[in-house]
Amino acid sequence: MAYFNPIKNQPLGISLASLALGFLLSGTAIAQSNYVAFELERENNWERQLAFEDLNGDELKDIVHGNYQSGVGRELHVYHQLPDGSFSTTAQRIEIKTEIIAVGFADLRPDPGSELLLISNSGVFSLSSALEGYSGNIKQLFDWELIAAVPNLERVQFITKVQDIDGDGEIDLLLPGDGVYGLFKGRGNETFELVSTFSTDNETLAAASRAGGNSGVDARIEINAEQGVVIELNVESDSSLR
Ligand SMILES: [Ca+2]
Ligand SMILES: [Ca+2]
Ligand SMILES: [Ca+2]
Repeated sequence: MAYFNPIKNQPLGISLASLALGFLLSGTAIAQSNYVAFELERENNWERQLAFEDLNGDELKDIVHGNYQSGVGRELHVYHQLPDGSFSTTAQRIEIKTEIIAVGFADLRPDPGSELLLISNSGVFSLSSALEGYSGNIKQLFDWELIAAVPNLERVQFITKVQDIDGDGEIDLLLPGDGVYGLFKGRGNETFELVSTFSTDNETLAAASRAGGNSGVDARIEINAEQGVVIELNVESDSSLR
């Protein structure tokens, strides 16, 4: 089964069934429509481990999915989008080391495209997909004792809502820790500053969640086996977080 992309260069076409990987890209489709169909088939269901990010900086979103193979471990497989709206037939493979609990995407380095945001139980790291391997590539951004200590060794958990909370052009991170949430404000050049913490007890969280309240922050965070680290944030425009 293929899904057709009505807007060229905006990837939507994925389906799954076998190990075969191929295109459903016909000259007829190109001549008559402005969409391109791309079919990526896998033996197992995709579950939710799928993301669309521009990792090579050509402003075309690429397909990223988590993969597990016995003896190899967890990897990200990246299919780069091509100028005609189709995707590379061979995946770029990026190892996800066992310490990593969750993976996000953010434009952290001046190199083109988004970098990987790797979250372990003790810190947050950046990694460029343009460089091979971790050596000379991975950079620790800051220490943080994450509430989730045991990564799922067969699944890559994606963080899908990495946001620039205060709109200053730098992404910010709200992470659950041991008894608190930490709000890290992006300062540029891969630097982050812990600007506030929120207690995870119900009383304080309720106060932090009041729209228009003192904090101006409405936060929902959870980590579970199904969705990984889930962070939803809304900040009032006049928030003191600016
Ligand atoms: Ca791209
Ligand atoms: Ca970048
Ligand atoms: Ca920001």
